[in-house]
Amino acid sequence: MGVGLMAVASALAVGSTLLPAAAPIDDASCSWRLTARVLYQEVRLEATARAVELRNILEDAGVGAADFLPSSCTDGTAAGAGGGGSGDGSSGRQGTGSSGSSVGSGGGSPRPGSGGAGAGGGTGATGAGANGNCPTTAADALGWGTPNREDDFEGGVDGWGIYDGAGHAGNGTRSPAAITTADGILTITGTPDGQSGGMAWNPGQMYGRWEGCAQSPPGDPDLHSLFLLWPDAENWPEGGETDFMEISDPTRQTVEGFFHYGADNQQEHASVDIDATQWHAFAVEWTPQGATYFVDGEEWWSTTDTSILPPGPQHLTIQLDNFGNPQQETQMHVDWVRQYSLDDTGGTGIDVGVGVGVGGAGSSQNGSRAGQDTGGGRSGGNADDGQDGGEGDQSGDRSGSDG
Ligand SMILES: [Ca+2]
Repeated sequence: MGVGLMAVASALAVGSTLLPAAAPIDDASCSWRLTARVLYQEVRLEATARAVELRNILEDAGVGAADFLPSSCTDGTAAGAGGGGSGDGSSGRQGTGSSGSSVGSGGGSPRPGSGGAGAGGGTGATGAGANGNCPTTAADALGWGTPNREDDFEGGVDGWGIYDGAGHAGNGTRSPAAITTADGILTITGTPDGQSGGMAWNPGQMYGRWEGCAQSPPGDPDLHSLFLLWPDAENWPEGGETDFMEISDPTRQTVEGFFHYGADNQQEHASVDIDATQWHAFAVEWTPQGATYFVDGEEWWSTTDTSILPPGPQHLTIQLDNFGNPQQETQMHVDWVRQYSLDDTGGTGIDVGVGVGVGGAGSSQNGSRAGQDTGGGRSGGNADDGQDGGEGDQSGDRSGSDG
């Protein structure tokens, strides 16, 4: 703990030399400011002496000021947050195709049933390797159309805000050095000295779909491999948090999902048993009617309880989060990520009224896995805190067929 706090203080001391905000906001400054704001939110609700100390340090550094994180850091106009990553799906998909061929995923023909002639033609145009290491996607299965933004990591991490400062909840550090790309694969490495990494894909959008192709080798239980959506307004917890792939299981055989919501960080939780040491495509669809989590195009959790869904735009982040005291080097790998708007296609993956696996008053901080299907099938079981037995039938509807 002491080391982590020293690292935090050190990072903040470096960062605070960048204040006041009158100076031009450059890449490094944006990274530090973004990280400090995220950390501030992570410790806001904690009452421990350490959390209070962290909050005080951050507040002294001005983290609460309206102009602390200028819009240029999150709207793609700053050098570091902008870059070349946004937009232009067509050129991006060409690059994806070339990376896919090296993986040898073969097959690659347009997916049957993915929609009409438009979907088939589009898929064919991008070549056999368009989906790289994750040939089976929700986007293809559900006809999500063309991404409005994508990154295949063939060109580094331009377009991302790289966290640079204190680690998750003040544990160790989030460092740009933890993030590398090679041969079109993003790797985030966490180490026993507490270094981990994370990166944000601002700006986000209100509603939409996101999908990412990831692989997480067995690792330390204190290093969680994550795809999540985070509020653009940096107003967690009120702004919500949409974790559509969180892996804490050191064997990486269980993937968890959460919705965080409300001023006191209420949570809903579910999990799916899948070998995440292999490549899989993880996706979320968020509409005005609900939200659904997918893996390889198959739904594993869905809700139509819009009261638990974000009140404003959210953006994708990729994080290997330090939850305490990791003892072993741990990595996560990402081949590509894509973002879709809702209005690019008539298709929808929302299965309204069926299989709503969300329980009642979810207030668990720890998200036990009470609802997990130990039979090895894809479980939509809602874990929450295990009190919602009444929902069991519904989650069973989704998990029973492949038990
Ligand atoms: Ca790639």
